[in-house]
Amino acid sequence: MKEKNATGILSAPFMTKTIKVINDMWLKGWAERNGGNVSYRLDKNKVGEYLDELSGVRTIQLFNEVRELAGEYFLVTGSGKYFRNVILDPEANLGILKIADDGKSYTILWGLTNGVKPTSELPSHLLSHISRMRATNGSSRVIIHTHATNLIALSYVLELTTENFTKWLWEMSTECLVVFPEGVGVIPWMTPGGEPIGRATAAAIEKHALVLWPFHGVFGAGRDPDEAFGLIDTAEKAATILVKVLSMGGKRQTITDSQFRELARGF
Ligand code: 2HA
Ligand code: ZN
Repeated sequence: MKEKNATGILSAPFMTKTIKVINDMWLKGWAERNGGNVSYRLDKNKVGEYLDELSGVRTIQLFNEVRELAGEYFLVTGSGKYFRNVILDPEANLGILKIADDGKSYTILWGLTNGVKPTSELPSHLLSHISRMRATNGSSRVIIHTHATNLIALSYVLELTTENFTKWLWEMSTECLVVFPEGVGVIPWMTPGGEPIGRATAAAIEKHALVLWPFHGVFGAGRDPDEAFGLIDTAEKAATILVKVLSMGGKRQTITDSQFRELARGF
């Protein structure tokens, strides 16, 4: 048995890093009202240090079986909760759940007080975790959904294909090709919250760590909160530049295809 961790789960690095990234999204202006949601597949050994603070009382059926996630612990944002309040009261706005061994239900072990449920986008999060675990040999742990302003704005203007959206963003900043070499996956507009958009997102995120939900927001994946946030932040920065460029009458010069090939060789 692991020894009791003296400082408590609120000071656990997985907790403080998640809270910081959630607050950063609020400060970025991406998280109006209850916009956005986060899930972090926790390292079992690290959660193990806080077992005395985890006690299961509520068990809830899942939308479908997720056998690939059986026994996994997730730190998640609460349904209807505002990112800007997470810093004030993590226990009311976040929760830790554990997926049952048969993959059919989960138990809430910490937080989500007052009967609050996990994020309404849980299907998209859990199915995306399965995809990213496959794509990264298990190293991917964090999925972020957020309403990144300029990426949403561009979805009204750019042709909605993975190839087109990716190329425009790559051109807006030299680092983009390096940060998201596999591009931005674009899925069609779909009703949020359900399993169908979850399946579409999971299929796209298996190939692209960043996925655009047109007229809504983005999903980004990473090995920790910083990496998932950094990916979205980089794409959103490029989107911000593109909105300015288009507002100034459009590009007059850009990174050329041969420069892209040189960059790709360098990395
Ligand atoms: O929970 O962002 O997509 C608020 C959302 C739903
Ligand atoms: Zn949303």
